Amino acid sequence: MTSAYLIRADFPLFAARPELVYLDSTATSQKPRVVIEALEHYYREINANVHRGAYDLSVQATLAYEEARRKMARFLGADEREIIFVRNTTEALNLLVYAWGLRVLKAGDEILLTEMEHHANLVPWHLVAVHTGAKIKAIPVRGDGRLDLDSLDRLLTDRVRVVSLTHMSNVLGTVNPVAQIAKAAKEKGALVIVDGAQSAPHMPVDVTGLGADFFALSGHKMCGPTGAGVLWGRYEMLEKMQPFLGGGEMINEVYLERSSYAKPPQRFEAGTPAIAEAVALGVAAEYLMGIGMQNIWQHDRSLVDYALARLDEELPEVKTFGPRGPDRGGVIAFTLGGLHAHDVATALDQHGIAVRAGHHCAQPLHRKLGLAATARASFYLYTTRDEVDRFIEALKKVREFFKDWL
Ligand code: 7TS
Repeated sequence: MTSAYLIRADFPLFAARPELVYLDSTATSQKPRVVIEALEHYYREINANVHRGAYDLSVQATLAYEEARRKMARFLGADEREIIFVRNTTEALNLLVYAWGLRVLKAGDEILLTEMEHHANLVPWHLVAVHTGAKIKAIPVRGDGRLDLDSLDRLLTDRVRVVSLTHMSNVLGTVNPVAQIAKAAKEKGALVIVDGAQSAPHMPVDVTGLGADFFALSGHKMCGPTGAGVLWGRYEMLEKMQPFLGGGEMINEVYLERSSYAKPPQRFEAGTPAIAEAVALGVAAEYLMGIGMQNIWQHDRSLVDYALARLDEELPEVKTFGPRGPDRGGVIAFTLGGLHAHDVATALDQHGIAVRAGHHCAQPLHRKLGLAATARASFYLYTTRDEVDRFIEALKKVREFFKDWL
């Protein structure tokens, strides 16, 4: 890959804050200049509403928006008719819950999740469970941070109608064997939904190869702006689904007391979309593809292996979580002795190191780990080895500062 030291030059925030070591890309990524400029260019030269204008400017806006859809299709190895623009992963998963789960599931049906899910892939299913009487089950997480696949035979009963799981954990960094789980789920006739919020930004994703029915991502975690994400769905599934939101843009014909709906993807894009953000997300996807998703994955992998080896060797008081091996992305949740994660993160911030602390919207997983909170460092294409070194040296200073409380 082009060196992370060179890639950093594409990101204006790093020039504005030369002292900052940003290790929270799992929460949101920084934005390259091309994305920032795409937003400005859109508003300066193209801005109009889409899909409705007879005039040239609106046609240009529509072309830019639909071009972004094609870019996202290329990014995911999908057909452009299968790309629905949403705000983020949370909205994508809620769309599925409202458009499919609440309508189709019944008492006695089962929803299979995992213990490592983000709240975005838990709470929407709780709504379904409360309203329909469907039951939620979860694939357990083993001590090494991987899913307990031995339990799959027992858990994947004929009653399981949907398996919804994260592709990569935002706490453990675990990359789940989605294709294998999807195959087993499909044999039972269950729908498969993949939360790709953490995988899509960091590794090559080919949605058709995954064998899933739906895949959700957030643009802001993959160098795009906030407010634009994607739900990919197999076309024959989308075609069968009722809309989530009703309104303009998603209809075929409207009478006073009834309406018929447009075909997907428009059926699921009611109202004026986040046009500039979608256009800029397309630019972000192109930027990442230009660097190469496999290169980004290898870069993350080498940093996480390096950081874990140094932590093991030099900071025995630091406990890390998640698997060791090729199925581990660039996320390190950790504790330092018995210190509270917020104290660790605040102390690291004094040294210019930005890490997140808390349950990272994965309370059930933290409960399983026996912790209320962890601190978390995460890496991306612009993270350098020097920054990992600075993180580790700062952690040593924090250890020294708190030595009487460890
Ligand atoms: N799923 C996973 C696996 C995530 O990591 C996140 C966000 C979401 C869903 C929700 O994404 P959103 O864009 O809809 O908010 N994860 C984090 C995080 O780890 N720290 O801040 C946000």
